[in-house]
Amino acid sequence: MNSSIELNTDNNYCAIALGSNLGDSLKILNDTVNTLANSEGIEVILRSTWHKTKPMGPVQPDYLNGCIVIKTSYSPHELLKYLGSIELEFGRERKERWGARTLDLDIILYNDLVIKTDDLEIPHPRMRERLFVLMPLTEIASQWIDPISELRINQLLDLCLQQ
Ligand code: A4P
Ligand code: MG
Repeated sequence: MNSSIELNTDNNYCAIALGSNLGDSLKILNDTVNTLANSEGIEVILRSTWHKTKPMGPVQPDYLNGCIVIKTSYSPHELLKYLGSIELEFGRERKERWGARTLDLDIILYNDLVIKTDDLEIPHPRMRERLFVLMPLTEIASQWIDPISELRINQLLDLCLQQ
């Protein structure tokens, strides 16, 4: 996709994964979706149910995970910055990688873009091995094609379930 098109249209579709395992996770996640829905330049068009999941990484409480699809006029980097500010608003502290957190917002897919920079990689590099992303994402975007593997999200879920 041409990057000038990407920056000049309101019709960019982006899948975002949400996760929380500290504090009142249900309230944090619902409030986050409302905050995004009320943000200029963002329209929340689909949301999954919340899934209780076992932590991957260090020993820590169970997570609540889910996904949304938004339509946005933000570029990928603008969106990353904005999502970071929302994480901070909800009390996110970065201590250890993969550690417990009040809120984690990851960009999973953005149109059919492939981006690899120091601070942003899209599609999210670990999405294909993560049931806590693929299960909720399949509820709302099962036919979205991962531009790296060229498989649909529901096919990635089937593969992940076979592991
Ligand atoms: N970054 C690069 N690409 C992206 C992207 N597509 N979306 C950079 C968002 N951020 C991206 O992330 C570190 C840096 O990744 C950011 O500064 C951004 O520039 P972070 O949120 O600060 O740290 P992190 O989340 O601890 O690291 P990381 O590697 O993103 O971890 P993951 O992969 O997000 O895993 N278990 C369950 N059950 N559920 C979970 O949600 N989450 C994690 C975190 C571990 N275990 C989990 C869960
Ligand atoms: Mg993250």
